[in-house]
Amino acid sequence: MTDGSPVNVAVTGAAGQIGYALLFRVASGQMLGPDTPIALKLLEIPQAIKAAEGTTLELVDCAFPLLASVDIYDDPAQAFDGVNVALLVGARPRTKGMERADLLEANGAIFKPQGAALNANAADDVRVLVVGNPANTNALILASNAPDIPRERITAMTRLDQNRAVALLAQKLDVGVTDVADLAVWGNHSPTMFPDLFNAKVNGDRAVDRVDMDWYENEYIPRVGKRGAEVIEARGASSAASAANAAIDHVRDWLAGADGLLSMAVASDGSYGVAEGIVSSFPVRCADGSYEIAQGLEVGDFAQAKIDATVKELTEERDAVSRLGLI
Ligand code: NAX
Repeated sequence: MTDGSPVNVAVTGAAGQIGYALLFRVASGQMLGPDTPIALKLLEIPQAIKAAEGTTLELVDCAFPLLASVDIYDDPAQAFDGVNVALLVGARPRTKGMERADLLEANGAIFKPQGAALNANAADDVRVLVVGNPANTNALILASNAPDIPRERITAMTRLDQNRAVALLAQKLDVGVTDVADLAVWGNHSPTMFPDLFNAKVNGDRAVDRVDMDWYENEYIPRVGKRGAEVIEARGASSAASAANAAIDHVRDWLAGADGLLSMAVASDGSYGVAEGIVSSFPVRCADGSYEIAQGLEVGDFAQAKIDATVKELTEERDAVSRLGLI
């Protein structure tokens, strides 16, 4: 990706609120670094093309030196043609009265054809980040419909959960966020996720040794899990800038490498009893443009029970989309 020609970056849901917080940072070089020109390929539904055109006017008006081009599409095959990095943000939100199965089906109608379009059109080195919810299972649907894309290249976002967990722990202990290391979350991007303080460190100490277990289990874990709802309650809209920030972190660290444990939702290889094939968040290590699920971590009874609970939710989602013929 560094021969000087632009990297093709597709962003779906480009006219949405995360899109608005994301595109300018991608175009300014914060995701792929200061030496990588970018060709943006925006995908929207027809009704939102005009709004995407408006955002494009503003992108142009920033005169970003790295931004080689911006093109807007309502056809996934065109948007994903030659794409190297795909940020899949657009999804169908849950509306009033919608059952979980309806939500999965509605998103299957988006991620199944997008998987096929990526499979047929993306560049050989494509890397995919699914942000649109339910992100883990949308990534599973996408991967099942993109059989030629190596399975490890399709990931979903739990970095926002990690960043929330780091910030809330630092606040509690009155330390800086950079004093916290190796704090990863496991499982689903949902309130069942498990932020792991057993493997996390605060200035070199085990994080769990710095907190009270009652606070950990009954305040911290639920607060991290429901932070999105807390933001909606206060802001009247869901997390957008922090979600965009996490997407930048995820792709930047995946491609450039980073120290310590990080959270990425990836295809399970069966490690730690997580059902093989589901897309679950794990502590991973990133280096040289790839990642691996960290092995040999401490997982005691408390942690395993939390991991099992969030994984159960994911296997139920997998079974539901399987019944719907989406995978
Ligand atoms: P918005 O409703 O503001 O924007 C979504 C955009 O997607 C809209 O412009 C819509 O036209 C577009 N879209 C819908 N179907 C599409 C399709 N088939 N192809 C291309 N574009 C399509 O939502 P926003 O706040 O930007 O959130 C986007 C998604 O991120 C939601 O699913 C949301 O739940 C999810 N989130 C995921 C997070 C994570 O940590 N994984 C955190 C933040 C956020 O909640």
